[in-house]
Amino acid sequence: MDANRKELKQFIRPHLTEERFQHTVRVTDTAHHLADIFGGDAHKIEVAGMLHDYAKYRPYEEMRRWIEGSVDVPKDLLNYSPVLWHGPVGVKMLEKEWGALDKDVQSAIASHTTGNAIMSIYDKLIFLADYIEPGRDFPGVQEARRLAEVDLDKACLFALDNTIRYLMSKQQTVYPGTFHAYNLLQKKQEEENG
Ligand code: DGI
Ligand code: FE
Ligand code: FE
Repeated sequence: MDANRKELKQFIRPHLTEERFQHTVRVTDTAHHLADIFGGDAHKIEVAGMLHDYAKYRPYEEMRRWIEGSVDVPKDLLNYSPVLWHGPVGVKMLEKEWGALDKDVQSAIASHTTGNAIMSIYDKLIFLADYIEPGRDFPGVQEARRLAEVDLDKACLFALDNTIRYLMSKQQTVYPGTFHAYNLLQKKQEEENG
């Protein structure tokens, strides 16, 4: 795993700012910490964490072309903020520029900004690690970090709820995938609470 991190660092470095590079390392370390509590294959987490923001700084026009030209990227992304594009588009770019990636890794990268209607353990770990990594500072992050130590689903639900509220308070659109993820985990809580 360590040898791999060096390789992954060398690969992503030219594509990211120093700040984003450091964020990426913190996300990966945070995801490993969460996996120590909740489970998950360390190598998949390493690759997904280190590559999750790979496409963050690509020109939006280039991202748009990837969305238009890839059958397996949801076209409805084009109707929402371009800040949501770097996950799904990153998967396509990585396929070409890095090589074949594990399906769990692809899914975790693709859904790290919004979540999705299914949310595998890897989707949850990367989504939550991105939200709570130690460099983040926003209202609610401390509560998200507290929940992350005890209940992965509750912590993800809290993050989704907080993000939706934040976007609405700014009168911004909310991507349907974000609501799908929220509904999935909210329903699970309702079932657990009887
Ligand atoms: O790439 P990062 O900065 O590490 O983090 P990220 O990929 O989670 O992107 C965060 C941004 O995405 C933040 O500005 C909130 C925004 N965001 C998350 N979900 C949605 C959203 N923006 C819109 N418009 N709709 C969403 O559903
Ligand atoms: Fe991101
Ligand atoms: Fe990130």
